[in-house]
Amino acid sequence: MTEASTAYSPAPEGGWTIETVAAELLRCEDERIERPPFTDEWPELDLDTGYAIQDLNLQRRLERGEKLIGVKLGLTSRAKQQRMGVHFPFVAWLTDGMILPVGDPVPQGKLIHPRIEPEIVFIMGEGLSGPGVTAAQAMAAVESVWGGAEVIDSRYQDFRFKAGDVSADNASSGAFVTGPIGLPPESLDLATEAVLVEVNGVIVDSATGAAVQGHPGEALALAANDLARRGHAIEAGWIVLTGGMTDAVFAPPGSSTAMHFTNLGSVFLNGGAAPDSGDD
Ligand code: 0L1
Ligand code: MG
Repeated sequence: MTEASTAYSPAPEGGWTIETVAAELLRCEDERIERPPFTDEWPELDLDTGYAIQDLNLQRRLERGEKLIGVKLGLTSRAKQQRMGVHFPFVAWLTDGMILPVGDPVPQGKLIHPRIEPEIVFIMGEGLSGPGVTAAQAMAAVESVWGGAEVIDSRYQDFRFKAGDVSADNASSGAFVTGPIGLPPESLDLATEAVLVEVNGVIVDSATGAAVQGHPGEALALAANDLARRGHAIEAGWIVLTGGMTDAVFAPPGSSTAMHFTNLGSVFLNGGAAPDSGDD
């Protein structure tokens, strides 16, 4: 397998800025380069500075032809917060370039060190503008609920980062796939909707929707309110990934992962082939 490159850029003379971090992160993503977190050299890189970098790179993604299709939440569950050492949730962008068609393998040739996590996914029937959005208001704006899997990929070596690094890196965005069943939100109890995480035929983890901020509707409200602070609103038709319900599992070439939801069906992900094998 071709290892991801470590040919990362050193800090520019005068130190990192919003613009230079943004450019370096997109280059690392495009060229499969992993690097140390910027906070090693720029400790003042905080969540809001990370958001400014994230927004700049959203503009660059749109300029190169990607379409904004929604948002994803990061670190909404205790399992994720404990693993990553960042103890609050945050929001990042989804573009159509991140959609993984159902049945496609993990795109190893585009990713550095993919991991997979189960998610409750919303498709919005109406827009949502914060501040002050409650979970009940948020759920009333949802058209349908889906099970899903996010293939996360950090541009940082060993997924080592602080809040500013990971918000700048669009919350480790990589790809995502949704399951086979979309249900109206009123038809199921999302707090008790369970998922079993299966890797190579073995169940390795499980959770219910309550793992996500007590209820995924709370995560959706949090997204609307956090985006309002940044001058944005959730739009009708958007997809919202509410955050990993469990810790993410490794997704090496040749692996086989499935997320089995109680009512939302199963999502299967084939780990695909190594980038240099010619049949990726
Ligand atoms: O790399 C990470 O785990 C940060 C992104 C978190 C994504 C999530 O919690 O769904
Ligand atoms: Mg996620």
